Amino acid sequence: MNVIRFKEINSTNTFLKEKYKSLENLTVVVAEHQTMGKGRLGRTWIDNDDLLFSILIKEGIENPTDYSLLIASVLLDVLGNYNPEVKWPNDIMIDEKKVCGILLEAVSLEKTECIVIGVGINVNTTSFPNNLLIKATSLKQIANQDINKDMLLNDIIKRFDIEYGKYLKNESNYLSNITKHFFLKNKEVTFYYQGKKCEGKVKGLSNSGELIVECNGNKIQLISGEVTLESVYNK
Ligand code: BT5
Repeated sequence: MNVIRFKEINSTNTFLKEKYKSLENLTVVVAEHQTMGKGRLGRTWIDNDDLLFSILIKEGIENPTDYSLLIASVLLDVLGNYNPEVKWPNDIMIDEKKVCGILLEAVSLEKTECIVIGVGINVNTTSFPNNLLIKATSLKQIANQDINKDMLLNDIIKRFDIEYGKYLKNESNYLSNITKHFFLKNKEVTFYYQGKKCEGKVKGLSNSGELIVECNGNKIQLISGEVTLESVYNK
């Protein structure tokens, strides 16, 4: 996979969305710092001494939302020693705190032109702003030692390359991998669905990666792009 490196950039996702036409499938952009790091829904991604990268996908883009789960499965494998869990659809948690966020974006004209998978992993950061103190952690905070970011990126993109190849052939087992490390399983959640606030208990993942939630005795399946989780708690 071709890797483009920046010391500083506005956002690795934005770069790929602007330049995708001239870049090949599976181009990776990595930056040491982002001046406008993005989360979902206009939110901000804060970085310090972290791994920030995006992967361009131009082939196999019929089901864009698959990619947030495919990359999450790759991250589960690569970060396996830290006991990570996936908080569907786009966070990786360790010890109940967010260590990584995934931002999936698509460029669509008449049809989908490309998908950009953005990943921010808190690697060597040891202090977070007050609003993140209780909800964020870093690999260094868990391991008590500095982590080599280049080696980590290498491991992730090698693994992604393999899993992407399997995904294109319908041979990837990313959903069962996520099911085994599923942060939301049996948790009570409140969420917005079709403009309404709802509550329910998470039962698991469907065969196509939708979240199965039991609400008032009925099981409903939630598609990641159509639902916002508001709160998650154990009961
Ligand atoms: C995400 O959004 O978690 C997706 C983050 C994706 C960041 C990568 S970095 C490379 C690529 N280029 C970009 O511009 N973005 C991608 P969301 O689920 O909306 O979560 C955002 C929320 O997480 C914020 O509102 C904060 O509450 C929290 N947050 C911000 N920075 C954080 C951090 N470093 N660690 C943990 N939580 C953070």
